[in-house]
Amino acid sequence: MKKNLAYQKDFNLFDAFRILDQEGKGYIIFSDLMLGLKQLKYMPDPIEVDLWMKRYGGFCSISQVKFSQFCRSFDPKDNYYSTLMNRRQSKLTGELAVFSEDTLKLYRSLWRNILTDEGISEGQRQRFERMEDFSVEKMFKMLDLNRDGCFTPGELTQFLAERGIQLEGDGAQLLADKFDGDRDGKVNLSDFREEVRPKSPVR
Ligand SMILES: [Ca+2]
Ligand SMILES: [Ca+2]
Repeated sequence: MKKNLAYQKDFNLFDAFRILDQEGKGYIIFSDLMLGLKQLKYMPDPIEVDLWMKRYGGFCSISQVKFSQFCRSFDPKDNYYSTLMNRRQSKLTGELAVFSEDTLKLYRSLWRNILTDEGISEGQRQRFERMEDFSVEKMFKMLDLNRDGCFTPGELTQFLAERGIQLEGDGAQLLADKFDGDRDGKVNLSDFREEVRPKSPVR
């Protein structure tokens, strides 16, 4: 999905952000995103929007998401595509018309995917929270197969494979990236704890 969008000749992250940041502040707040997505003809679940803000705004300062933080959510991991996407000329008008109908459709779908994923992750966190015998430390120890204090996509793959779950393509890498909150390439216990902790009130 991210790659499809990167292939759209008129797509670039500057304009994609500017559509949401109508005032050109350089960051977006919750209401900017709600309104921007509404303009894109997508009515998001406010809880999912809030989760996204928390993830990309940093779990400590939840009020705003800067352009660079927004890019982290949208940049395909693959360097070739991200260069492709960033190099293009941007118009920075904030109007939807900077993109073609097809591009807008893909942009809207990508937002839907991203926000739905946030909702699914939170559902899983809340399930863990409700499990009486769940322990973050114990779970982490199970994932850190070689006991070096962090787990890698390889360890994640092996852990899941032993339980009959096969991840396709770069699934293990994407999953590990999600846990790696401080983006140092390793998932340690504090990254893991932060990702597993519920981010909205437990339902
Ligand atoms: Ca390890
Ligand atoms: Ca880390």
